[in-house]
Amino acid sequence: MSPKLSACWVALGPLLCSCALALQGGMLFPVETPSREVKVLDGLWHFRADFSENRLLGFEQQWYRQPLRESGPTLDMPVPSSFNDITQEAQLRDFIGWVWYEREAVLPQRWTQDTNTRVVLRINSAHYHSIVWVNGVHVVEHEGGHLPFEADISKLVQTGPETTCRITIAINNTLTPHTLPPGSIIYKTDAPFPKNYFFQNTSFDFFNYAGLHRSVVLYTTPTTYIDDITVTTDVEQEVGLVNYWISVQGDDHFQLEVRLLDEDGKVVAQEMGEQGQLRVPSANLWWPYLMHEHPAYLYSLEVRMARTVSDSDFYTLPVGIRTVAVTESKFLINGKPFYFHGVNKHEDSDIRGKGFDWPLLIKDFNLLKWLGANSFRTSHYPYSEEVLQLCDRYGIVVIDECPGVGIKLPQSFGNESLRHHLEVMDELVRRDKNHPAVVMWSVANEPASALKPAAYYFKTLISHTKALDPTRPVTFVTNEKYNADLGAPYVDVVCVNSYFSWYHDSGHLEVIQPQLKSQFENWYKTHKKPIIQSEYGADTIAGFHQDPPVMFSEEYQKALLENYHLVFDQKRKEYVVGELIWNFADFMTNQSPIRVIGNKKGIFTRQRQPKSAAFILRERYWRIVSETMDHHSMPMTQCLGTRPLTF
Ligand code: BDP
Repeated sequence: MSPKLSACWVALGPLLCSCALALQGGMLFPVETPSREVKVLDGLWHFRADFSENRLLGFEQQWYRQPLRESGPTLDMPVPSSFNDITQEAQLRDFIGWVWYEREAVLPQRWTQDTNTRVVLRINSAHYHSIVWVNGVHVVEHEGGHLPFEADISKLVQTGPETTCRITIAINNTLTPHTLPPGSIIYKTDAPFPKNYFFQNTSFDFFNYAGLHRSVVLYTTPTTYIDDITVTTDVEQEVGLVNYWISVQGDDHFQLEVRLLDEDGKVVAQEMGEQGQLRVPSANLWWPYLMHEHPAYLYSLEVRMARTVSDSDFYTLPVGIRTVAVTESKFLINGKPFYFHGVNKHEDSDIRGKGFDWPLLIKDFNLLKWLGANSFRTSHYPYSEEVLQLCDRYGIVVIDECPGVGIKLPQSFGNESLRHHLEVMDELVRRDKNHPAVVMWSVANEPASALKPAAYYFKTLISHTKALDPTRPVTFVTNEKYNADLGAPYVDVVCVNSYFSWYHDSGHLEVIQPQLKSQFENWYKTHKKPIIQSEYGADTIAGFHQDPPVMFSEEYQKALLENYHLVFDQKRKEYVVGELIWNFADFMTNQSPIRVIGNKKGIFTRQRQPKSAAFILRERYWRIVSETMDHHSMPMTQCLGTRPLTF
């Protein structure tokens, strides 16, 4: 690592050690209940990027000690949003180093005066490395974007008559060979470059947007509180089994009451105690969208922790009863073969970058519904919790991927990287374990899994993930050769990406069928596991037309897809269990001679308008639904005519 950058990280050494990065307790999504309040701090924050040469001026001058505007000029920065595309400054768009966010929050008097109230600050996603102060006091630090972290700030806000608090968050988007995703800083010292010139080198294909990407939230619980709930489900004949484990923090003396309610609010099972099993006779199972006339059935698990009548905590968790299993050639949900016909996505849009946005989210779900897609992969990092909540409600099946993308360098397979990767899986599983929509974990995308250390790395990573969650299969997505991939022996499902006639044999559509056939046959022969085509696609500039097709035209994207589909149709009768197009929508990348204002492999534009290929895919997905429905429990007409079309 270059001395300049290492100085930046070394300067943080003492801070890094002073707070726990490891897992402590649960990470339940903040919800309002009779015992909990939530205050979402969306809106304008004060912002400053530290353009000083070593990027450490903010620490040297301790910007967190007083209001940010007192240490220099600030910008208005919307939260949630990436900061990169908000201004007209290329320098800020491409900024590398520390940026500072700050805002004051007014707290209800009860929060600051009732010492039986616990006040928690939660940052849902800050990319990449964050340090947080409240009223100038360091409260938490976190490495990694996309996953939430919290600090109990009760003591800090319950000190006097003050009912406001000042939250300062410093965020650094610098990536190293040991971060997830990895990256490195390249310093250009030879003469023709500007003074102190450096840039960030990455091996992943999306823009490294940064900032407060999701909401910052303040919420309360009682001081003795429900800290975590873990639910797993099973089915025995017609009986749904809901196993639960609850952890309570704050005191050892309490009673726990657990009730399971159906969608009509009727109690169908109840239990007492921190762990147990709820049995639901004639259970309504959670089925994927388009697989059942009533998909995505959700029960509500109501948990009540009581110390005394007036000192209770309540939390309600949606629960879908379903099973997931993998055989040598099938992916089973509730014992029935499930075929993934879906997409890969990105959290990405104009102006807000990776910032959470409800209109965009609902538009995307409406497009998935329109397409007849039943699944997606969270390529290449965990998406917001709201996304997963909607997937639970709509029946969209998710392959939940961690930010292990671009792991290419040998040093990214060492112990330091592995330790961090294991922690990220801890955090991901802890956050997403209760979502019925999540049916498989993906620990990486296209790592250099033919390198020697990859065998130990993936063996450890996958067995760790299985130990965290024995109920779901684990995979990683590969683009290595079937006979060279050292991680493949450890996955439950082979997920393979290929770009025939695009990156290889460019322009030669006629190679697709033979090459894809042999890809599937080789992988299956070698590993005897179900296979998902986890990426395929072609860059296409909406409105470019050429017939006979040439690369980048809408006709080429259509033809490429159709050639792939012919082979999928043969092989899905055997062991191919899914196809996920790359990509749902165009998205921003680093600038490069092979990117025309970003990656254009979307079947929708970045503004979510369909290219011709979207219609091809739509026709196909609905056809697959009509074929497979016949094998399931309900007639297709019923499915199309009722709930699925309206969610
Ligand atoms: C695959 C990567 C994906 C890229 C895609 C592409 O997994 O992140 O965006 O290629 O090049 O290899 O379009």
